[in-house]
Amino acid sequence: MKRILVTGAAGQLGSELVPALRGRYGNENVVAAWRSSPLTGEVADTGPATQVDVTEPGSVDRAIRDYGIDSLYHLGSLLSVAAEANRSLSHLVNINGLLNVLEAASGAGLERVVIPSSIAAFGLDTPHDNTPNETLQRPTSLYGIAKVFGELMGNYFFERTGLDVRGVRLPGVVSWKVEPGGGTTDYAVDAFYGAIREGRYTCYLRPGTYLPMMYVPDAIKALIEIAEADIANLKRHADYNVNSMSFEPEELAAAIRRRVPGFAMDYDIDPLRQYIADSWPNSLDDTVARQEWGWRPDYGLADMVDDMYENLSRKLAQ
Ligand code: AKB
Repeated sequence: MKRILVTGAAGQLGSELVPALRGRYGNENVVAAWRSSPLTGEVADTGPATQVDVTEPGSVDRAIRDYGIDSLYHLGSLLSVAAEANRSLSHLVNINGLLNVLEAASGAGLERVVIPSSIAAFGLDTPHDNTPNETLQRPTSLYGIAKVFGELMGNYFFERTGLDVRGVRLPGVVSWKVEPGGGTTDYAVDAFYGAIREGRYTCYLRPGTYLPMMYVPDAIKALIEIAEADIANLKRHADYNVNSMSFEPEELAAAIRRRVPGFAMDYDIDPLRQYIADSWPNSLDDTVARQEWGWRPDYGLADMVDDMYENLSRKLAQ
């Protein structure tokens, strides 16, 4: 991996993955790709950036050719709620876009492609506690259906074309640099903004809604470690469970209260987001990732809350 293209570089994950990759591979060697609005801030200032529209066949090929790319992280996607709000755009981006990326990568003979999957790849029929890596997957959200498509296409391209496609099933990601948008798990980030700005937050998920969650440094670590893992140790391709913590809204509120005494969480349930959350696991069994490539998260709930609180307070005070 010497010249890396990252799609979705402006997003919640991309804005943290690009600087981490630039730190490892050199600023000039990590190309940040944006789709609709040019990048700003750290990602724009520290290295090359280009427009790539994954829904347009040829756009990814051009970027690969122009920048001499040998590896690619494909992060550009519409998250669960955004996908339900616009089914045809979600199909274009999450299904056609993914296929365009794989075809371009395979056609150009790239060394490696990393495509994150998600807890959304599971469904109501999946065992919800300690969900195994290998289990029944019958997602009911469009986003989840696209994630299963991505996992299966990763296997297909590996077997049929030799393209080395890798990926992890990420939990909901908690981060402070860029606000997430269009996801079901976003409440866990929004709650910090509410706590710091107003000392209160109205949650759109019911108390008791457990979901697997991960602090962003662990998500970035998982994406880099799976990309760099020795292929001789990998028995799977694009579908490794990675777990770090699970909580429900009341537990998050209690943990935030340690830093914001008096923080109040009340509830106004959004039926769509509750329906999606109810179909996702409570926690993941990530034994396979631990055994095959040494996965181990660094953050639990208390450490995550402390770090989020410090960083977000500093950012909002500027
Ligand atoms: C979402 O909520 O849609 C995402 C995810 C769990 O993949 N954060």
